[in-house]
Amino acid sequence: MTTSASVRPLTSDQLAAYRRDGYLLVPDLYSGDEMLEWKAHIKDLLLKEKFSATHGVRVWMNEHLPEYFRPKMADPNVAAILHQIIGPFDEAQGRPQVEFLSVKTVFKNSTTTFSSPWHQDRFYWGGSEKVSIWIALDDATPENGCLKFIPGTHKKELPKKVVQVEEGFDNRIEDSVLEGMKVETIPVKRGGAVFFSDLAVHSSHPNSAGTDRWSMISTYRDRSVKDESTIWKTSMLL
Ligand SMILES: O=C(O)CCC(=O)C(=O)O
Repeated sequence: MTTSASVRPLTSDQLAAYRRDGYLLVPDLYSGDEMLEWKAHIKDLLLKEKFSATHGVRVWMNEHLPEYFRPKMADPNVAAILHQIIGPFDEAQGRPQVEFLSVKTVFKNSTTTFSSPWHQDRFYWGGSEKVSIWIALDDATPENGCLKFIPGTHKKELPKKVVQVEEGFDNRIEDSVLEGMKVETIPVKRGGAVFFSDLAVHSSHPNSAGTDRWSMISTYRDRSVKDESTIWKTSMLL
C-alpha cells in the first residue's frame, strides 16, 4: 500500500482491537471545520428536498451521491484504514477491492430525543459483511445521543424482532437477548469516527442535552466477496 503524509493507517494494536471488538474509534478522521461544512451542506440539501430538517435518516446510494461528498467518501486516509480492515489484498489490482456503497445522515436536532434501539445493521441488508463508518458532525456524548456497542458481538447474527416505528429502526434486538453483556459507550469528538462491522451490536443514547447530534454513516464492502444482497445497484471502487 502506498501512503502519503496525510494518511495515518491503523497501528497493529488498533487493528487488533477492531478484530477483537468489531468496532474501533478513530479520533480526528476528518477535521472539525470540515464537519461543520458537511453539516451546512447537508442542511441545504435537506431543505431543497423539503426533508424534515429537525430529525431523521436520509440515505444516498452511490449513484445518487451528491458530487460534494464523492471525494470525501474516498478520502485517502479513510481508504487506507478500510484496506487494512477489509482486505484481502488483490494481487492483480495491487490492492484490496474495497468499494463504497452508500452514505446516510442520522440527525437529531436539539429538540429531538429519540434513541436508536439495539440492532445489527446486517438485519437491514443481509448478504456479505459490510463495514460502516459512523462520523461525528457534532461532538457526540452520552447526553446528546452517542453510540453504545457490545464488544465481540460481530461474530454471529443474533435473533431480531420486527416492530412498526416512526423513526425507522424497525429491526431490533430484545433486551433479554443481551442480558449480562458488557456495554461500551463511545463518545466521539466532532471529526472523529467509529469503524464497525455490520454484525457489531449497537444502539444510541437518547438526546436529552438540548444540543444537535448529527452524524454521517458511510458503508463499504469487499468487491471480491459474493454478496447476495440486492440493495446496492452501483458502487465506487476506492
Ligand atoms: O446515529 C445513530 O443514532 C444510530 C445510527 C445507527 O445505529 C445506524 O444507522 O445503524
